[in-house]
Amino acid sequence: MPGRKASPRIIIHVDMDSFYASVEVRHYPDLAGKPVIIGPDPAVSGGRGVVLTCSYEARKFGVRSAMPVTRAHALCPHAIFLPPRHDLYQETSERVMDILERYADRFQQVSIDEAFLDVSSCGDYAAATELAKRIREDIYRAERLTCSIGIAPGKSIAKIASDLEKPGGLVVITPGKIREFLSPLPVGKIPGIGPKTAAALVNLDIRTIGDLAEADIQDLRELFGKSAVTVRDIARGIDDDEVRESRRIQSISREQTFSPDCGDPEEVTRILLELSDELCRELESEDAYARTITVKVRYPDFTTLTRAQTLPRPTREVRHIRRAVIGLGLPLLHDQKVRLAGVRLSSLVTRDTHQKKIGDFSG
Ligand code: TTP
Ligand code: MG
Repeated sequence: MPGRKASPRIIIHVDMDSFYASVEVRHYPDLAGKPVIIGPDPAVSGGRGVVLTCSYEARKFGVRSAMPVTRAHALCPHAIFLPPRHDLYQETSERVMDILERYADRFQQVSIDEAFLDVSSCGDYAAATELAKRIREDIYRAERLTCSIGIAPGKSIAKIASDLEKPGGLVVITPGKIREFLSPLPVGKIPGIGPKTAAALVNLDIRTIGDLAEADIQDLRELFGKSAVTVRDIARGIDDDEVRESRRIQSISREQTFSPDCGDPEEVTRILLELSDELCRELESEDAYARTITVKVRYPDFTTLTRAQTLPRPTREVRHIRRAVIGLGLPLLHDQKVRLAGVRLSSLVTRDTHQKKIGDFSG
């Protein structure tokens, strides 16, 4: 708007603490305070597989994500290994994201357990800090899970901030404090700069983000190619990347209300199959696959029943989904009239389901 003074952006980054492990501990309260590792138990799997994540108690022993489970076992022999339950984490993530989305002017989910919220309309950083505390309490009250939050004028700084005091951290970087905050941190704190890139930077005598901010752009081009300017800008605290409205599709559904109520099970089945076929087409257009299929039937008195099935593998094949829908739907149809019938596909898997980084700068 002409003549209006641009107010600083306020971006919140939320990242759940040891997400999969925390969800498991919530379900098995006896595990609270113990080293818990999500991954195949080396005693059972013959040692194959890697750690997906682990509780903070296990991290004290040096256990980390992506480490072979055998190494994790050697570091922490009394750790409890649990196989992952992806559906449970996915459902929990959906509920957490529902909460987060409500607080944002603009909302961008970036992985199963993290999201950016543009909350510039808060007006100032004190109000945004209060908002962040409410978000944290809301998530805890609803899910008994903790998260860490970073608040800053840009996405990359907010993400660095949220990671700094995990678990349960809340780190606020106001616009005037950016350089002071970033300069002393090691370069590896920048999302996308992994250990290899950090080692290559040491050869250029660049260790801290402050060093990187002052680095010669030609030197950086050799390492980062076209991203060199972006990387150096981030180190200088310059990051205008917008919070892009996006919510990873978690589930898709279709339903149909019958008017009048339908007393013909064959007709209801025909509609359920039509809805399934539409959903399969939608999966194709999203390049996604579904693992969980849910059929919902509502009767004239508004009683609603759902039946769900999780397949061994994600699919988008019409015949697999149709077969599941018939198996689930038929027992719900007896002699009763039906007011509404619906199908939902969830536990969706897309090609880019793997965690996205803000920008992957490393080679
Ligand atoms: P992260 O947020 O990276 O890790 P985290 O939530 O477990 O721990 P932190 O407190 O440090 O944030 O990833 C979220 C989930 O994604 C994690 O719980 C498990 C899964 N994941 C993998 O399956 N493989 C991996 O290599 C990583 C890093 C995560
Ligand atoms: Mg996390």
